[in-house]
Amino acid sequence: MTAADIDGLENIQTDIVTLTRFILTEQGRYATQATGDFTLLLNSLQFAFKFIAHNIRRATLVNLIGLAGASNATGDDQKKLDVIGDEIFINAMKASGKVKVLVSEEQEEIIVFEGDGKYCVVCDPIDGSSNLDAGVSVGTIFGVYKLQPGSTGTVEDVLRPGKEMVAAGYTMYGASANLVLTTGNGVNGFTLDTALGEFILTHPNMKIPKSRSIYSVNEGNMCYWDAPTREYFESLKFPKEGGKPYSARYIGSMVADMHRTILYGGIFSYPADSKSKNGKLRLLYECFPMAMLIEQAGGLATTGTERILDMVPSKIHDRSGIFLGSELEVQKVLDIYKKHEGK
Ligand code: AHM
Ligand code: MG
Repeated sequence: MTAADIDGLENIQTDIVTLTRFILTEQGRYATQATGDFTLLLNSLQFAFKFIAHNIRRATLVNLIGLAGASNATGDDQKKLDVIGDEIFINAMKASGKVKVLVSEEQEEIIVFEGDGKYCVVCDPIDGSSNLDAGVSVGTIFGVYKLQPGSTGTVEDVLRPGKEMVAAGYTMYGASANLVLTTGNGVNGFTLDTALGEFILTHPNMKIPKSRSIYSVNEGNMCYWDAPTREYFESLKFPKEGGKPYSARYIGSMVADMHRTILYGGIFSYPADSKSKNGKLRLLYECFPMAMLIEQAGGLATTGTERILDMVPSKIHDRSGIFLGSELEVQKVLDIYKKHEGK
């Protein structure tokens, strides 16, 4: 007899796929290269996510909400949770013994750990933290490179094109914690079961819909946009005869906007400033991981003229403009940029 045969127990799952089980199975597929190092790294990553999720859940109770009284490496005001999230992340990566180089949005320089770690991790420990006081979902964004052969851990190990990342993902801290992960073989979503303390595979093989009439952008910045960007967003609001305008959805927390985009489809953008050519979002630890996920889910990510994953950062905190989302929506952006070329 099994649980399924017992009245009232039919819906109890007894064979669930945890993140660790999932990674072990994945690793089995590449048995010849597998050393177990990546599984251990992922274990440390998920510990950091659980710890950060725990702190966010109890934030209001223990006075963690509010400003810490300092600015971070990129000049933003730091929240207390930014500081805690950063420390949790650094300590977890150090303790894993598998990481040689760490880049955090909150740290001006790279951190090089002792030991013979073979991975480089780039991260924004708590993205969207300006939303924290309002109880809006925030998240951790991360990307993983392999250390270059023979390297002792330098900045060159992370100043590489996004397409060389071996894994990327984010964890969104909201009603529950949702981890969305790619190791270059599709995208899978896991939900933290707080009672079990495990991330459970709840969204296997995520695919972004090919198109959807939703756009997500801070339109308050329109005066800074270039002509193709303005033309594109205008075209969504003023459709041709017989067409329907798009819906606007903007949370202002990249992880949450990305999560909706991957699930429902549509386009998310933080366009570049037409004068400086810089965006707000950081190339290495915000744009690259999201671009890798979106491509692995069947979508596109571009600046309008260049594939995000082909770009090479010249400094660890470089910023870029970005459009990402459903293939057919992002294609419209590419077409408009093409049309403007040489004008
Ligand atoms: P942060 O890393 O300082 O939190 O800033 C990044 C956030 C993203 O989550 C979000 O997409 C964007 O900033 C929102 O910016 P804005 O308030 O200018 O619309
Ligand atoms: Mg950020």
